[in-house]
Amino acid sequence: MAQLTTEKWIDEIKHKTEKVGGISLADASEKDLFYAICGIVSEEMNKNWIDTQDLYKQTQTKQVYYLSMEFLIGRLLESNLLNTGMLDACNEALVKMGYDPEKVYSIEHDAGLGNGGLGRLAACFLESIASLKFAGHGCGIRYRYGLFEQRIIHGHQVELPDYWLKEEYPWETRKAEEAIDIHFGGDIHMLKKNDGSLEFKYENTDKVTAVPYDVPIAGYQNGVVNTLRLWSAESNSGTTDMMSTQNSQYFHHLDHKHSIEQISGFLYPDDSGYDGKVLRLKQQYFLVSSSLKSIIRQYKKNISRSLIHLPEKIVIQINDTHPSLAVPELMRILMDEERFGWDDAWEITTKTVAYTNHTTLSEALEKWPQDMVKSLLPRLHMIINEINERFCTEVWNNYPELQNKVHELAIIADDQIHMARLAIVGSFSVNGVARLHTEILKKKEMKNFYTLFPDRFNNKTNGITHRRWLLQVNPELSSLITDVIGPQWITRPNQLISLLRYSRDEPFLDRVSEVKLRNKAKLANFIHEKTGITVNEHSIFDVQIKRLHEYKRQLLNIFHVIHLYNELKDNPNLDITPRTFIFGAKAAPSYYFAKEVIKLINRMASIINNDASINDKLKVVFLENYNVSLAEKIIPATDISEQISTASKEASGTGNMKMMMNGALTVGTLDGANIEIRDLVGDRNIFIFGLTADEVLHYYHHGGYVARDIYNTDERVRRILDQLNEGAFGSQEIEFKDIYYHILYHNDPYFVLKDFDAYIEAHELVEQAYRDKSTWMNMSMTNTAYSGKFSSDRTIQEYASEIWKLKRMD
Ligand code: DL6
Repeated sequence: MAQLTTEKWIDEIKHKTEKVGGISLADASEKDLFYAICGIVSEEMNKNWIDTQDLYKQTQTKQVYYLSMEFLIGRLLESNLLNTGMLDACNEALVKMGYDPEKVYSIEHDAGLGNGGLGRLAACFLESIASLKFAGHGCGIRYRYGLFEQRIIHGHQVELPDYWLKEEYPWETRKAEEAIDIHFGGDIHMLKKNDGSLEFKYENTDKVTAVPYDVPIAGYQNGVVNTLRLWSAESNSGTTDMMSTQNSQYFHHLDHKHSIEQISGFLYPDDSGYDGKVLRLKQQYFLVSSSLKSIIRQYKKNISRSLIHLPEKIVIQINDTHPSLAVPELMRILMDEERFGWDDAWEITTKTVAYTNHTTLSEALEKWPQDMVKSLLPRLHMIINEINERFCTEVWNNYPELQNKVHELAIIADDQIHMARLAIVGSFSVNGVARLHTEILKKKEMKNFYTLFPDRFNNKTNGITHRRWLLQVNPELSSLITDVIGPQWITRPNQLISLLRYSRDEPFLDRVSEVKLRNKAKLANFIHEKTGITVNEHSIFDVQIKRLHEYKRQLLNIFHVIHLYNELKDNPNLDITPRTFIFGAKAAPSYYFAKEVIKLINRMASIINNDASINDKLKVVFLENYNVSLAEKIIPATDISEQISTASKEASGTGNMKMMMNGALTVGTLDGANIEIRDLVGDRNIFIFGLTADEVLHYYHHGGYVARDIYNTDERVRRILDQLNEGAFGSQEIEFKDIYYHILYHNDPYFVLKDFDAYIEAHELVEQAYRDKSTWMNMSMTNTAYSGKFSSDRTIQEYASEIWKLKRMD
């Protein structure tokens, strides 16, 4: 891409603010500058966007479409500047003009398009797909409101609406001319034609217009710009046309319009009631139908061959089961709109769709009540029924050993439609997201399906884009790395392994350690600004940032903090390295226990941080509204990465990868991708503790664990639980009793007590290791060196060669 000099940048910014924004540069605010710079970068990307699309059209190359309910892309300005090769010059120009680039970039609101690991993975994948020159695009929903904005008020989580689209979003282009009609409900009439074939006519459907908004996804300095297409639900009858009609009709029209717009209104609307569930199902169909129709329209425009060849040109990767209606919807389009018979349509569908599973938690495996699907999507319901009938018959006839398992395999069972089963049956590939996770799918959760389709199952261990999570967020460490091993690691992350040569080079490690200290000082300032808490940058920054869930065990972490606090109260002269425990986590609004844990963390923060007798040896910080931008501030400053899920529960984790890449050491269980991190860095460079997945699963299936035994025998545990029960930390006596009861009366379902001792021991080893700076820095550099394997470039190469069969556009 064309390189602008610093001077040219200043001219361009001036031009944009004055000529386009109508504001003189002298009067321009940071926001004006932000929009001006976005305009410049967009112009630069647009040229390549058009060329990339032309290239795909001319070469008729195979393309992947990644269908996902979430794309957690965070802010885009800085990463777009980086990938278009303009970041350094733009930074210099802003500094020269007297602005702090970070302040200008932080005008951008994080896009409210995702909630956790699954959504961030999708965002990393898009970046790697473009950077590796693969033809691949994202399809999602343009929610007007994100999950929620979290505030902590008196220690409680309070949810505010996240209206992230309040201000103009500079990266999107509305493509009204490419809108698509989506139909819900209605009556289906079956007509028998003269040739004996059936035709399905739809009447009285509710029509919704899906309008695409395209966001460019730039590859790293390679001219490729792919597309993230976000669909917005609109009603196509104008409100003004209705003004002249009767009042009641007008209000009915407004209601209808509102209910249509709700489809792209919120990410994960509350689904505790029936209406909320219907809305979620509508969202899923809306995403799937608009994406598939637009993909097929594009295919027909560019490729003059029958759709029977669709799988040679298109692959549809569904991100978890949320888009698994892609299977029946593609069948519907092929049969009812394109006039294929069942067998051909099935052949095309099952060679085009591939499915990624992201969880083994049974409560997270989606099911829809049959009646709901039948009334909202009557034709899809018929198709799902037929898929189910044919599949069950096949199992019954051809797999006698599975005859007694048909109920567990059936897509429709107990009046519920099991979406993971639908996705497996309708896909040519089913992948898990880390080695252990895939093995659990094959051997346990999806064992019967694995018996049926052994070749379909495969593993693709997750990854993160190292360009964002190292190069962009930690520029000082990145430039030290480039100093010693050259810049090739930016496009070939495996080359980070060359850092091993410097893992005992004291002068180099000293420089790395100074960078970490500066990153920590910067985070300390931010913490002070946001919370008023003063933290010592020389303390160990011990970080747990992720969604709040019992299986992720933030409770174990805070029990450790309480234990240290108790120890210091007993012995104020205890010689411990000062620690700062940093948390960031959102709890689902209706998840009571998770909110109790947030409250406990915040209560301990206020008790410990204000207890003079602790002498600043411990600090606890809960940073509210955890999101991508906050992660970008915390990760470069992390010493200890807490990855402490109950083994077998965390499918992969990706925060673990981001932190190791930035030199943090992991305290973790043998769960998800932690195992693969351990295999690479070796036991001496990671702090592994606790039950293994096999042990956990054994307890679940055979019993034998009694939490109360630990309460009775481990004084430290008893003391903490009694403190919770007796109101030692509560403003009222009853305040944290529920945690006590939950652990003791529900037999500690996530093994917090069982792993407590091993966890404390792991932290004692952390303490010892930290005291020896050169050992610590050697461990830290070893982690960064091995982190190249966890770049999403590696993951995407594997998807492209083993599932998608895509070739790079070189
Ligand atoms: O694969 C991305 C990410 C994993 O790293 C996490 O371990 C996993 O919990 C998360 N899964 C989900 C799925 N939830 N549901 N359903 O978010 O995926």
